[in-house]
Amino acid sequence: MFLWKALFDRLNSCSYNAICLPGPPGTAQDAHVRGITNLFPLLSIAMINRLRTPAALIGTILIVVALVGIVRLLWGLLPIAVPPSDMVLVPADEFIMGSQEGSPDERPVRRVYLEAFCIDRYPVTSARYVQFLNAVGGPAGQCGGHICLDTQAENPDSRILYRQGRYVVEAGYEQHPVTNVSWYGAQAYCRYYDKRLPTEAEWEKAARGTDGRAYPWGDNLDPHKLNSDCRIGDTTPVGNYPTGVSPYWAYDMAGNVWEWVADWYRAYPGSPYQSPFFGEKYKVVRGGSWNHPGSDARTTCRDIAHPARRIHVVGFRCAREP
Ligand SMILES: [Ca+2]
Repeated sequence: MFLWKALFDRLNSCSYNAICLPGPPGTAQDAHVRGITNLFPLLSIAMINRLRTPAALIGTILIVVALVGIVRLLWGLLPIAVPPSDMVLVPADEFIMGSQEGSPDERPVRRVYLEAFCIDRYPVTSARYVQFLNAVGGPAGQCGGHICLDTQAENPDSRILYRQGRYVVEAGYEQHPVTNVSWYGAQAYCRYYDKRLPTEAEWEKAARGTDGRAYPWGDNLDPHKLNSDCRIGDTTPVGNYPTGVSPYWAYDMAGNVWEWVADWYRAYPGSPYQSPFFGEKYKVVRGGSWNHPGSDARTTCRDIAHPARRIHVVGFRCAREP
């Protein structure tokens, strides 16, 4: 109000309280006040009770609507990618991929540029996977001719049961990461929600950021920041280790469950290292698990599994373009 009064006083020689009402029709005061009101309709918001002119009211509404439209248009033009609430955004940038200290298959260390992408904030939970299974009518035929997932009937380690024609989660495990899911089952889930599995490079960047750190939080293993080494003896609900979050706010990248990524297990570019497991035979899993040593949870560590296997320490998360 003080700002408007100051503005008004600068534009009008008359006093705000005393004579800023329109004078009799046709007089100089009437023309002066109405002229200012029409020229600066926003001012009339403060004065609407005094002026009571339909023209000022309509003008003010039109101006406000126009301003809101302009702001919304400009906001839409801003180059800001906003990920869905269950995903985090990893901006386009170079990052350091690989490790000199790890296994030979983690070398050479090199800089890799990736376009921006979104990745799930948490591993996919059993509750979410059950929603998918019930939506698509079960594992049969939904995962490229492969079994999507073992229920507890096929594998006692699974936390998913089939009861009375529906898939349900064993009580208490709803928010734990889904396990015993094949790579095909992981891929089918991501596709169903218009997502995809992250590439190996995307997974590593989401876990370590751009500074080449060994763990999502830094270079030193800290048992308080991940579920590993069988300290608990089971999976934990996703997000259970908030201090272990990655630089992009992705949780559980280290430990809890290994995570399927899109890539086949291959030698890195420029690596002289050879392995009989390289090629289109095995898919890469990343991040270690509750049942593996903390050193396996390093952001650069690569393990492998046949894509059709359903394993009690392997889950996944999805990615997509922003
Ligand atoms: Ca993990």
